[in-house]
Amino acid sequence: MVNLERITTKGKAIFLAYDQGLEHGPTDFNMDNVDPLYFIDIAIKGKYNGLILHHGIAEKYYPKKKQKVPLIIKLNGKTKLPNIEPISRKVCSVKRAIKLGAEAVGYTIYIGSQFESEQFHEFGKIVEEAHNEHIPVIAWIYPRGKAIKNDTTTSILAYAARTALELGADFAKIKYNNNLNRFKWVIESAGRTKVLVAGGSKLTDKQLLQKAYEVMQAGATGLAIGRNIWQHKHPLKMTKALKNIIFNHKTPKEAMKYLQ
Ligand code: FBP
Repeated sequence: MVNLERITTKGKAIFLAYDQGLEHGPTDFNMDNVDPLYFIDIAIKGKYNGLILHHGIAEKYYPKKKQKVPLIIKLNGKTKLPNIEPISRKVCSVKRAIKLGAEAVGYTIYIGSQFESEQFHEFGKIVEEAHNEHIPVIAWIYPRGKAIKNDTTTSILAYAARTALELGADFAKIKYNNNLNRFKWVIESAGRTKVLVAGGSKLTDKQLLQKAYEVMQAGATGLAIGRNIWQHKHPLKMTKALKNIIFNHKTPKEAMKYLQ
């Protein structure tokens, strides 16, 4: 059995992601949040269900003895520099992730890319290895490439969610289609794979709380969020507001008071 309890609270979760330095480059950072310790401090003080890092940062900044919040290692990654169909290959093994203290692993799959089958193949092995060690697997499952005209239609997101279920992911990290009712279909399509929604680029407080509320109402398990927290002026206040929506069923209006 895969152990989901270490990284969930009563079946819900909020994860903090910090793999953008590789995926986007330091352009997302300022003089504070460019330091991985700034991010780790938010994750610990905010009592996240997990923090997401690549192995290089985990090894240098978040050794086992400092792991107060479960470590989730992102096993593949790419920069945005090559002008090719999207593909992201493994840069860390399940074995090394576990050695670094990981309690879950993540992997991005670009469905629709010319290279999706290579990623499916690699992902299948990761699921096998991780599940043999009872470690959950999170699939960042993003429709992308020349064949994808719009990556947030309900049908393409449902296809992504279903693909995550078919391929053995415990969680599917996907984008939101901005439609609560239609998002229910996306979540139904994921079956027993739990759905996490990505934060995306910086939103206003009101927009972010509304998004969190809608995805939770639609049946999501939670958020795996990055920039909207560590680029926020008050990351811990925003964390508290979001946690009240995810775990305590608060409305955006009620949650807004944690930001004052
Ligand atoms: P954000 O909340 O900052 O969007 O982070 C979520 C995330 O999935 C990261 O884990 C990842 O680095 C990034 O988004 C991928 O972004 P893109 O959509 O540009 O590939």
